[in-house]
Amino acid sequence: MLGWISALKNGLKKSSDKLSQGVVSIFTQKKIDQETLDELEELLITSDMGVKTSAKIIKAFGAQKQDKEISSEEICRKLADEVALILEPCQQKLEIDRNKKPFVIMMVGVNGAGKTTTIGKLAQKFKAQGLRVSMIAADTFRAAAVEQLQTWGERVGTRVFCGENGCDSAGLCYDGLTQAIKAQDDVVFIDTAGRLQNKNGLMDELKKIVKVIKKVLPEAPHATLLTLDATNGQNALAQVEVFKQAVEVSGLIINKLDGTAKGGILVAIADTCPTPIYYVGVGERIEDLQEFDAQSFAKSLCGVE
Ligand SMILES: Nc1nc2c(ncn2[C@@H]2O[C@H](COP(=O)(O)OP(=O)(O)OP(=O)(O)O)[C@@H](O)[C@H]2O)c(=O)[nH]1
Ligand SMILES: [Mg+2]
Repeated sequence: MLGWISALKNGLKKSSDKLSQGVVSIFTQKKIDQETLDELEELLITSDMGVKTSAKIIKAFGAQKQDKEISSEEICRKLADEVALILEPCQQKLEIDRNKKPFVIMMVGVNGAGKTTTIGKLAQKFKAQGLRVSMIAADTFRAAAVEQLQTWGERVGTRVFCGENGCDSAGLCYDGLTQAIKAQDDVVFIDTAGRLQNKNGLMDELKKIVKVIKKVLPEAPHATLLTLDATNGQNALAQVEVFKQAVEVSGLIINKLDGTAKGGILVAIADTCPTPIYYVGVGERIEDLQEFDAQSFAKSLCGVE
């Protein structure tokens, strides 16, 4: 099996065990009838696919109601097909436009969602493609946050622009971008501080950062990536909605899928709040940040080959 597929399968094991073992226990009669459909719907809801999306999937299943016996593996396969259909429109690539120099990527998300780690992982990938990469440590609240980004910078071999502890983050972005232009960087990552979506002051600060960035480069940020922690389950949906109101979210990165059985949240997001999903994080290693592939994800989530 290809390395990344097995990493994806391992990463989604908690979610797929919950789903496939649930299916085995529901389909003891091995028939799709109303009772089994109701139980399956409940399983999907508890797998964080959301009430509305689960109902939609069950409706598609119900249309195929039949009396002949069916294996639980076949049920999982059908489930994976339905899930893939919902996920497919969100499968999009994060393209770096080489004509935009530097291509500015702003990373946003709640505390601990994996912004800084993801910047490190992506920087490594882009460096390997021969791009000149730098980072701006715009999380000026915490000294540890700057150090964390610097550690990644050293590991990957990229310049990290940082200021005094507690300095104005928008002003820091202005200076950092000016320097990146001079240095002719291809890609600049802006690591913002984690903020809860219900803290209006912090959300306003994000808007201010964008406004100031535009003074240096009117088209920037060229990509705004919202990082989500899959263990947040349904709350991640609310985060997508609120961050979209504050900034122009271009796409999502959904991390920590390895630490939760709530992998179904991607299905809920794709169905109710369609947004490109660029990468999924299934562990802490660099190779655990994978480009999102709807088919492989759906199969891994439902535990089928
Ligand atoms: N298991 C696992 N851990 C992850 C993944 N992505 C990130 N992490 C871990 O999650 C923790 C938080 O990641 P950070 O990158 O510091 O998160 P952040 O969004 O920058 O956090 P703040 O700056 O505090 O807002 C770190 O210990 C990461 O190693 C993942 O896909 N799987
Ligand atoms: Mg951080």
